[in-house]
Amino acid sequence: MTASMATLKETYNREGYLSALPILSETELREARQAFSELEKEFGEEYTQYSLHNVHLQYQWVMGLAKHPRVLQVVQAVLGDDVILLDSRFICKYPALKANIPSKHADDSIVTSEEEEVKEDMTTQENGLPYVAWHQDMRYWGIAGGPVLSVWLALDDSLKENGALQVIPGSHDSGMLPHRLAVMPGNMLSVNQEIPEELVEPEKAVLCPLLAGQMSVHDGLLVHASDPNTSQKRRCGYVIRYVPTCAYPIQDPDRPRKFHATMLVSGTDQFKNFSDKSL
Ligand SMILES: O=C(O)CCC(=O)C(=O)O
Repeated sequence: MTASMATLKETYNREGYLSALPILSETELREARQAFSELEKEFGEEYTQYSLHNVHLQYQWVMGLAKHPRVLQVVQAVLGDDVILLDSRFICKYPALKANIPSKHADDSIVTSEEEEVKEDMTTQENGLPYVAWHQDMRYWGIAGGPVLSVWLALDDSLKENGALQVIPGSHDSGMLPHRLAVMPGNMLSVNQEIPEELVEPEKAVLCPLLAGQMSVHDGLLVHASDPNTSQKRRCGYVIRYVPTCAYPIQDPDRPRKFHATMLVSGTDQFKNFSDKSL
């Protein structure tokens, strides 16, 4: 590991996150944005805001992002050489006035039942602008035996006004906090979870602004959230979750995840804990 990667790892272990890491070249960014706008044209914004789930299996350019050498360099520094891609999703917050544009759904064949539920939630919530409530990713992953690391790769500038990610530094050391159903309408999380207000220390929150082409990474136990997009600028990010190969899925009704889109993206897998795609 290079000295700079060792420093990143040290910071990540202490703070639970890293931010503003440059990843995509100008050309890579332009191509990714162009390809994403093709998906917007095809599926409509209501769909692309949250329902492009695990499309690394469908589109080579998305797979290219999930396996981007600069992304993997950081992931390997934190998780070690043997890494599985667990799941991926585009999370897009559109400008406030455009939040409820109907979608065309040109190809419903990739809509899973889980996605249908999300789509329904997103359209029936009293026009609450989409936001992400305070939560820890691990609460609903159903993973044990190793950490989950999330990458947030920006296709647009992600700033305060369009709802950039906020984190509570060091909160990954507090263990798993209780979650409940979110009180405010508009929570984009598919299971609508949130950590009760009194257990979050919002005065300690740090914004993670990103320029398009940069990424942040955070630990699965880090408390994080994001506000609505109140600007006229789209905020599109590609969120990718990775685990070390020693991690394994657990059966827990509170953590109803399925891992049908996993793949080894680095090193070797001596454990084969994710080989059964029906789990
Ligand atoms: O995109 C967002 O605003 C939230 C993303 C998030 O919660 C995550 O990456 O775990």
